[in-house]
Amino acid sequence: MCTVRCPIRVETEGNEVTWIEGNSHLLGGALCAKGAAGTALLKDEERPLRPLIRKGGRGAGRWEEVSWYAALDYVADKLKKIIASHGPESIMLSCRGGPFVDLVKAFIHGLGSPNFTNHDSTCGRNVHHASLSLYGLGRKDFIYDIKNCKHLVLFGRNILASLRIAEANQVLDMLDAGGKLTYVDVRQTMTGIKANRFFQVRPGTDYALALGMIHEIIKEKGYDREFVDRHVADFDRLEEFVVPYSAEWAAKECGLRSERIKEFVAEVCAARPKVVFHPGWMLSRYRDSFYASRALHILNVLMGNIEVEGGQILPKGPGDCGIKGLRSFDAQIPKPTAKRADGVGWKYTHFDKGPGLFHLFYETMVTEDPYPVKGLICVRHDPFTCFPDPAAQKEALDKCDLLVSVDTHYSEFGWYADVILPESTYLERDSIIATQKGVKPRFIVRRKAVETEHDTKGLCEIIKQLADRMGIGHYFPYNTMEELWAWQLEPTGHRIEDFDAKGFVPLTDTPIMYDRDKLEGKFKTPSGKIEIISDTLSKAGLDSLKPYQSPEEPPKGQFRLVFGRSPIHAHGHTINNPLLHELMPENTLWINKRQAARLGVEEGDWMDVIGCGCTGVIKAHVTEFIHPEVVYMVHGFGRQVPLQTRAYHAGVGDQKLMRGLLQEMDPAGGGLCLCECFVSVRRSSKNPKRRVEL
Ligand SMILES: Nc1nc2c(c(=O)[nH]1)N[C@H]1C(S)=C(S)[C@@H](COP(=O)(O)OP(=O)(O)OC[C@H]3O[C@@H](n4cnc5c(=O)[nH]c(N)nc54)[C@H](O)[C@@H]3O)O[C@H]1N2
Ligand SMILES: Nc1nc2c(c(=O)[nH]1)N[C@H]1C(S)=C(S)[C@@H](COP(=O)(O)OP(=O)(O)OC[C@H]3O[C@@H](n4cnc5c(=O)[nH]c(N)nc54)[C@H](O)[C@@H]3O)O[C@H]1N2
Ligand code: SF4
Ligand SMILES: [Mo]
Repeated sequence: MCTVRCPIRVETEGNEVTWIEGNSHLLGGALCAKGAAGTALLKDEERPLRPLIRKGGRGAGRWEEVSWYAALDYVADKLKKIIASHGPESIMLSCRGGPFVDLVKAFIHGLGSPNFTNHDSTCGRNVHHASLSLYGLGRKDFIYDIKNCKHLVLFGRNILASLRIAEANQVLDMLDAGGKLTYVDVRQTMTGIKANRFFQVRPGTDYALALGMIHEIIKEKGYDREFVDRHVADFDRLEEFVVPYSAEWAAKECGLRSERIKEFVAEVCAARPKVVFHPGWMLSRYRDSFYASRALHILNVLMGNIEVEGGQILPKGPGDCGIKGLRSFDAQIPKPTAKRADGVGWKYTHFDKGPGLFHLFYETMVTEDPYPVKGLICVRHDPFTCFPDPAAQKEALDKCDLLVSVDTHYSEFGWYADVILPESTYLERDSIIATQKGVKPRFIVRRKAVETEHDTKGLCEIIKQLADRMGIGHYFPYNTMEELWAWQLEPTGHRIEDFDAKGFVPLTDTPIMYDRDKLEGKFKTPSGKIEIISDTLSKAGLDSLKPYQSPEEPPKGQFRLVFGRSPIHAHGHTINNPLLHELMPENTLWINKRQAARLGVEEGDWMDVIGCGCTGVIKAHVTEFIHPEVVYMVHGFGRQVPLQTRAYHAGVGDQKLMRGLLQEMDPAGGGLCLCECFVSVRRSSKNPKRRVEL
């Protein structure tokens, strides 16, 4: 039910799903509320159940139900026209990512366009680029061995609410085994209440706290000297840089007590190397989050925690197990030669080309520089929920001749698109096989539990049929899923039947660890070392060690708007799920008790939130456990698709209040600064008059 894709086991009776649980071999049966609500997804008919072509104006909601032939012909015709006028590079495709993207990448590259992209400038890009700049390895090139660590440190990583089942269970196991948890946030959370230590910081000051910690660790000589001497380049530059950033300084900046920072530092230094500083999944999206994340990576380096139990471990793949990897669809396709439309790789040389940066395509749509972008296909991606300021996005998209949504639901973007190609849900479709790297790597696949009862299709079939129409069917040499799997598995020596026993194919029985004394060559930086000073950043005119700048205080009478997740929903796409809607029908606005009193607001009162001319009406949640400079809401609500009757206008969408933030990018990390948003709030006139008891 979300992009974590926890492995599941499904029971059926006839063509009905009767039970869903976590795969017992990997999760011991555990699932979250959303995972269990998969049964309601199947029954939910407020989804697109057959292909739709837009009839009225974009977003007007007038659709014609058509056959798959008609829908795919329509898309292929439009694509051909765009390619004939502007070249294949004027088509872009965005897909939410994850292990199963090989096929969609192959489709866009097969057309001859380099413009594959995804959501990540709102999620992990800062963390990823920070990691690359230090180690030459990306965000996904490390696994955190949380279960075995002695001290886990989380900055705004609300690990027990923003869930991945396996990871959350590891945290609980670690706590049971006596491990410690330190949590940093601007408000109290489900993770914070389980923590041994909670630092409530002033919003946007994580970088200051991390610098204070680095200063203190170096001053007290608490770091792993041997590891640093052997693997780190330019450590002296770091030593010099952190001199002004004492624990006392950091405490003042963050609103903490310096003794508590010092106690913390002594504890982690005693527990190293079994200490993990989670570099943030998305971290918080502030203007300096790239540098905050870099500082957290540096703290890991000081702990010397690489390739040790209870630390950060390099994931292993099929090669480490002595077998060949899966055959890839994308790898057989010649690399498109055109430069990327988002400028990544030529205008922005310090960013990883991989998926580039979606939001930069909007600028290109408007300027047509370096060339026009005229077609957008979104697979499992909803830009109007994902990116700020949907109104600004629509202006750019109106320059496009074709907008396609391949989705299981009506996304907000899909509702605005020209064509909706409804994908069968994960319970009704087969997926391609993927590799899951780790200490115990495996091949994974997802197989259908039931047949769809609607006119929807699995992605493999959609892509194949579109590819045939576009004359690139030869890149997809299959007609059935069995043929597809056999083609992928051919070099590996495995067969699809090998997945039957456990639902996956383990590539090793025992965990694989590299020899920690032979890490040379593992860091993919130019020097082969962990680089405090990155040449790539310097060449782009950016600092590697950036002097700290204090975040802006909210203008008088305003609050900084921050956001996060609830364990009950996944972004915007579960809000209309009948079961999950019942558990959490709307979001609320968290506001500090003193501020609420000042505004005459009590728990449950309606409030107006006003951001850049956009007003939302939302119920107040009044609490002491949030910093007075911020208000907070769960992301994903305030949906505007009328056919989703449960979710329609329930709660408020934070992204809609973020006017003007669509191009507000961290220049070093590429992440959008979603937390640099200020809103006004007031008691709403929607409130019934309060009765005064005499
Ligand atoms: N303001 C604000 N913006 C944010 C965030 C925030 O907290 N606040 N969070 C950010 C983060 S961390 C992320 S990762 C992004 C996520 O943004 P997206 O990547 O857009 O989000 P998702 O909700 O995961 O999925 C998008 C679409 O996938 C569809 N979908 C679900 N399952 C399937 C499937 O099996 N097949 C197909 N084809 N489609 C499917 C859903 O219906 C939904 O329309 O948003 C980011 N944007
Ligand atoms: N149930 C559920 N689980 C999910 C998802 C989901 O939609 N639902 N989405 C998945 C995805 S795509 C992602 S990226 C992850 C995200 O998982 P996390 O990285 O844990 O992110 P959020 O839940 O968005 O929580 C962000 C936290 O940052 C805090 N915060 C705001 N400002 C600051 C600050 O200045 N400093 C600090 N230290 N904290 C601050 C907020 O109060 C909030 O608690 O969750 C994943 N797991
Ligand atoms: S975190 Fe929950 S919803 Fe997401 S895949 Fe795992 S069980 Fe499913
Ligand atoms: Mo994310």
